[in-house]
Amino acid sequence: MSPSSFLIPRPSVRIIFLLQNKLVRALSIVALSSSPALGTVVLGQVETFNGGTAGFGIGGVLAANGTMVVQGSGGVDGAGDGFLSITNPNFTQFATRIIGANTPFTGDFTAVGVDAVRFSLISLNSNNAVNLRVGFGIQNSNFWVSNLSFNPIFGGGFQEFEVGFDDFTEWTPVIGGGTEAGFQAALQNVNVFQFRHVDSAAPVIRAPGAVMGSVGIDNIVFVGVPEPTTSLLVALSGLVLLHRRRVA
Ligand SMILES: [Ca+2]
Repeated sequence: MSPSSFLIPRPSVRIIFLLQNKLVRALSIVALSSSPALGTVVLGQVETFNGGTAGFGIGGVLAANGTMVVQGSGGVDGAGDGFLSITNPNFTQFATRIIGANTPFTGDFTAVGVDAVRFSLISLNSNNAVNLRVGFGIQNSNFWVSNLSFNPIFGGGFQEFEVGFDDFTEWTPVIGGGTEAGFQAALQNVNVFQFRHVDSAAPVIRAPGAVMGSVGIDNIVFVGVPEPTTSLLVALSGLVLLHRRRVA
């Protein structure tokens, strides 16, 4: 592998960034590729919950009242495939946190090229459906919650959902100032990643009301922007070659 190709590990991903007028962000990927990331988020690495509970923790209220357990079977791939179950037997807050610099869900999302997070949810209790949102950011100082919410239908098995990080207006700041610059800073310094419940018909707030229910989570994966089509690759190959020469 030549030095120049090492500096540009994923040219197809970088092309999409350029197409979206995110030149600064694309260049920052190149600049950071030779230094360690803040955390260990890995693009495309699927959390299957077949390897224990490393990195997971639960919010204080749930810790006192609910349970979060890695089940050994019944995940997306069926018998023998694990998943994470979260259960609130009483009306309390509902959130699972993933905190720390060495978890697979934290770190510098921008440097890694994270564009979205994909996950599968299952409703485990017909009487108490739980509607979830995703939260991420810097603990207690710069935290964002998705405007999108995800409500797995009971009896429908695992259902796959996805939320993107490319448009800050689709996220609500519940801790911190809430500017676009703040959103970008949060993406670059994620030390909390969270699934949290939603108040019905309520705005996105820091501490939604109590809820009762049980859900399963499986196959959490952070993904980059979609691969470009072949025609786009051909059309833009000259641009990549030009940039390679400049780097070299
Ligand atoms: Ca699984």
